[in-house]
Amino acid sequence: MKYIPLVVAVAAGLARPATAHYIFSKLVLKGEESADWQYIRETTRRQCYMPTKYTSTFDNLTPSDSDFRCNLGSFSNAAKTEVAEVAAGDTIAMKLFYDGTIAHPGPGQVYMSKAPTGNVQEYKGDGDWFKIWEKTLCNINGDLTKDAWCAYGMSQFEFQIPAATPAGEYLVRAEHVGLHGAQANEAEFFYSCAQIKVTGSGTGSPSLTYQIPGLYNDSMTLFNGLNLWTDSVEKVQLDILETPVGDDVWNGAGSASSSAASSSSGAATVAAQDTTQGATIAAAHGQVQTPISTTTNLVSQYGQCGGLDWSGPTECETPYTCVQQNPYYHQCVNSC
Ligand SMILES: [Cu+2]
Repeated sequence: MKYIPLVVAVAAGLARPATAHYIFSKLVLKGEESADWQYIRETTRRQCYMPTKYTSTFDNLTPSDSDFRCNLGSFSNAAKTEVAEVAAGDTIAMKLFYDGTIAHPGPGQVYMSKAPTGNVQEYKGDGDWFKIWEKTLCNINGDLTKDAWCAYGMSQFEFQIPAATPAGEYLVRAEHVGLHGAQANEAEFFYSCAQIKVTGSGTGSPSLTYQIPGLYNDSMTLFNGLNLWTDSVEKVQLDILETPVGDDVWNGAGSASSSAASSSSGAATVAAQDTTQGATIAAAHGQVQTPISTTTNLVSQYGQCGGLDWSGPTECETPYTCVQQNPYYHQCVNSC
């Protein structure tokens, strides 16, 4: 879609959706931004930036599905997605759709997987993945529900393709996980995959690899059980270490620590859409646990535009429209 500048001065009574949810859609090469979905496989979801979750799902997609690799339906767009040439050792970035910024607390990471046939446009991502970039807690004295996390407020992930990466075509998967609903098994995963061709003469070999799905499951406390409003920083750090998020990144030296998580959690249950669930989702978006003093704050963070007991704005900024997500939470959304 075309770039539309966001209105900076928010008219009173209009909800701003810009920071509610997000997806990586642009590749930044030598400081230059690509078009949306030029090098990143576009998902077929109706609302491309909605999260993937274990429960209270959108489009029934969960982290246990094979489409957790590069997002729902994105393989059907692989052939028309271009492949960006990148020299091993170069720094590139994956940037969010529609000038979004990350407005949820949680870790960000980048994984790569080599196309075995040499052609990434026909690669489903069912091979080995290795991690090249990781950002968890940067500010342990900060607010765990917000700026304690390095990725909070970022509009892109900037990372180096390790100089030892062997030449070939790869999927590069950027992911952010919102942990604000983890106390109710409602961690939110935001991710997509770029297609790149690495050049150079690298001969490295990552020793720690993962399968997707399989690298995460909802018996990991980080995603199911952690509570950012009540847990200590030390507890959160331990929970991180029990998942691949806590593993070292591969920097090309052929070294990595810890063991790969490889068990899959199996099929997730899709809960019935009832008011209990609605309350849980509302809670996951901070409307219960977070002591937010002003309506304005709620709006700018979550794009809420309605729901039971909602007294804030009920209209959204163009081109977004207000859609009921559950009885408690209506959100400004836009088709992608
Ligand atoms: Cu969310």
